[in-house]
Amino acid sequence: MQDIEAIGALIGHPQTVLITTHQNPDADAMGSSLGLAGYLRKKGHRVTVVTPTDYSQNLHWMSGNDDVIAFDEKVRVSVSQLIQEADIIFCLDFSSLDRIRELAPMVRQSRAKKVLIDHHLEPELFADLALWDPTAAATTQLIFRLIVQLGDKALVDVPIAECLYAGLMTDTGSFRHSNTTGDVHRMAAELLDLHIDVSSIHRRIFDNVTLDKFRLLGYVLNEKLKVLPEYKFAYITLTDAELKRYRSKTGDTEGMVNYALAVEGVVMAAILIDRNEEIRISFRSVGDFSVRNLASTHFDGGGHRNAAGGRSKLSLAETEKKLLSVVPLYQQQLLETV
Ligand SMILES: [Mn+2]
Repeated sequence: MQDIEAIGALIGHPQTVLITTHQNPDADAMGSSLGLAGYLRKKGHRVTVVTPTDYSQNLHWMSGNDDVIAFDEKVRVSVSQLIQEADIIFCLDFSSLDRIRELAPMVRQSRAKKVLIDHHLEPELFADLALWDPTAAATTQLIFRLIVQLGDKALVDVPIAECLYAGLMTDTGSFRHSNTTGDVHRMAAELLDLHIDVSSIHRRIFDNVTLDKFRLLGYVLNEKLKVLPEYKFAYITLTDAELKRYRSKTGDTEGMVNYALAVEGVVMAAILIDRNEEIRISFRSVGDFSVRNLASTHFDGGGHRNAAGGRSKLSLAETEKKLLSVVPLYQQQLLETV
């Protein structure tokens, strides 16, 4: 689905636009939201970015961040009004409405034209128009494609380019995951030609870690990381009490699963986190082993082949037990993965 021309027609004259993205937004979610917002503002639109939850401090440097509204109960009335008044709602970096939590019913009921821009598999068909491409490495890649194909590349300035680069850099694992294509590097090159400071962007995102987050990571690596060599599998569980003990904030557990995957010989990793109303699970894998398949079959989830998410209404201990009963079903595949 690449409704670029129709999206171009829709934004052909100034409108009231609302942009939203998934809960606990990451750098691609915020980079695509604020990059698109910057572009649309230059085109004369009235733009508001609303996130379903707050997000990590290391993303607050992005241009336009100060005007972002992070949903909580205190702003329910004003957010609901903004959604009702919008002519267009852009839904970025997610493809099923349950990922925007409390915003979902409001967006569903809104009279606005809904435009989905995303690279996750299996989109829910709630939008009127879509720029959906699961082969894209990042949603910011699709935002850049949209802007370029609409002939507006000249509107991409340094603040917009920084937002787009941030999403591209993080969703490719700093240009090392298997989604790093020639197109990804060509886009990075075009952004670099605008004289963005890539070293500074990298530092702002990755070398900006709170001491609490590092202490939590130290505890997890010491006490919570379990490795099952017979399945080439490693995993971490985190209780609510542990998160509180380390004053964990939104985004503090982001990327933690990658440490489990980095253990010698491991080809699949998971982190199970008690988020009160449910257990959220992040899966990572290497090579041909599909964690998306495992997550969608057993944990009501989805995502990409090598990065997927799932959930469970069981307790943390019961979820762990279930996972440990599921993993052996994949033993042969896991052992064949290198
Ligand atoms: Mn993304």
